[in-house]
Amino acid sequence: MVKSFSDRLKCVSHPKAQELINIILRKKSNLCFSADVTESQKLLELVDKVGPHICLLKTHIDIVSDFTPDLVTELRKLAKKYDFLIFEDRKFADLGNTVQKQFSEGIYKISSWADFINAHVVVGPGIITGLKNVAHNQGLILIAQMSAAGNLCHQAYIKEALMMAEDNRSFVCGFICTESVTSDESFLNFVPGVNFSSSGDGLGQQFVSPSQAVQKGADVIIVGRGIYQSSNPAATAKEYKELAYTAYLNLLESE
Ligand code: 5BU
Repeated sequence: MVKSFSDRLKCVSHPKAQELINIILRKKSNLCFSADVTESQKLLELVDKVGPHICLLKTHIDIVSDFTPDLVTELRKLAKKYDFLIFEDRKFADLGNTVQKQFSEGIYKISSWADFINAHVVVGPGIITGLKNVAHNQGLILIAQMSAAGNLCHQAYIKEALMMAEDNRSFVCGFICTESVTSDESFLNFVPGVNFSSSGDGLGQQFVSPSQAVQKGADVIIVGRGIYQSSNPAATAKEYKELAYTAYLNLLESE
């Protein structure tokens, strides 16, 4: 049985996940915008347009060619102005000792500005402990499945990801997945590979529509090119937002 976001608030314990659900309810948006552009100015302009329609902004901060710390200061200002959180899609995948440096040091200092981060589970639970040691209230999203064709996230792998999440509930708040991977509603499902006008990109990405993603269990849909390659990103983001939220409301009604 699908629980409403309001009901989910009662079982979701991670403060960042609760904050995200409150934003989803306030803005009637479960849309995450993946702003995969490589210039700071372009990134800020896009986020300024799309901001009113999203609950979450996903960044790949290491693809920005002209990165300076001012960029994250400006992104945080936009997050406050438009009421969204920020998820740095760094996909940590190394030893605990290494990822804690990648998370808090280097030029990006991700732990000082991101609300959510994610990690591959191939390393085993040490990666979670390492990240947790240097976290500043971030929520960790574990990559249980990927949207790419031919990925190696088989059933046994997904099961291990679930167990690691269950063992680390104070830090892990959900999964990157392509469908619901658990009936435990205290975890949020973040689903990438969503696009209503394309089925793939010739490089492995496999797209589903916003309503398909929600029907398969997405709490939050992640959309990149569908929005930033459109001729009117604000209008297109609004469309994705409405399609995904309507699909969520329909799902509740059909219960
Ligand atoms: P797209 O332009 O909508 O394909 O962008 C999808 C984004 O989500 C992009 O930043 C990917 O790196 C990210 N992603 C994904 O597409 N599939 C996955 O399994 C994971 C991340 Br994990």
